Amino acid sequence: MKVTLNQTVISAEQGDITSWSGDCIVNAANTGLFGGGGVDGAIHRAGGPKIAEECALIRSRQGGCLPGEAVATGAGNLPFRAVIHTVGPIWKGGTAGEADILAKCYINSLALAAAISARSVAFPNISTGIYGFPKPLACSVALNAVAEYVSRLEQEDGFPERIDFICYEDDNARLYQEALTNMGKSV
Ligand code: AR6
Repeated sequence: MKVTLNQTVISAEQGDITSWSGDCIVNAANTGLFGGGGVDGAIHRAGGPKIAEECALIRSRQGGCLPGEAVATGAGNLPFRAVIHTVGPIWKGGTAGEADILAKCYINSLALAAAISARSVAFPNISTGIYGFPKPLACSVALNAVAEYVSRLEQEDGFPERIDFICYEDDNARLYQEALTNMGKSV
């Protein structure tokens, strides 16, 4: 399912983000940039030790990455120009600003991708695994944040041509397909 907003094609598909083709992928990291399980583990395993070495440099320079913020490293053995590491919120019931922090993850990752002139970006479903964010709410926060970011871009900002949501789990893939179908009807 694809929707074109402004000049960017937004799509969702099921898959493993390490097998995606494009300029840069986003990782759902932790504040220490230590690697871990889930998509973070998959990216570090596939990318090799170079990514962890670059994360250690960022850690020594700025102590890591706060929730909602994003930092970039190279992609090690993976065929991408960069990996953007963002830290999603840990779900605490919804009253701790989790939705705003999650929206910032998407916006700051896109801003960083634009800063390195990436034409295509792939996102996993940040915070919906180990961090426990409810999937339907995470889907609407993610799509609204991305749609708002893209629709505010001016020609001279340069456009990401393609933003792909790579959903590892069936239920997330279904949520995104449905939400993009509805978004397509309203543009
Ligand atoms: N490709 C795409 N998505 C994936 C992949 C993959 N290869 N593997 C898992 N997912 P999670 P979080 C999905 O737990 O909730 C780590 O330990 C997964 O199904 O990876 O933000 C970090 O170091 C889910 O939908 O990230 C942090 O400590 C989504 O990716 C913590 O987990 C996010 O799940 C971050 O937790």
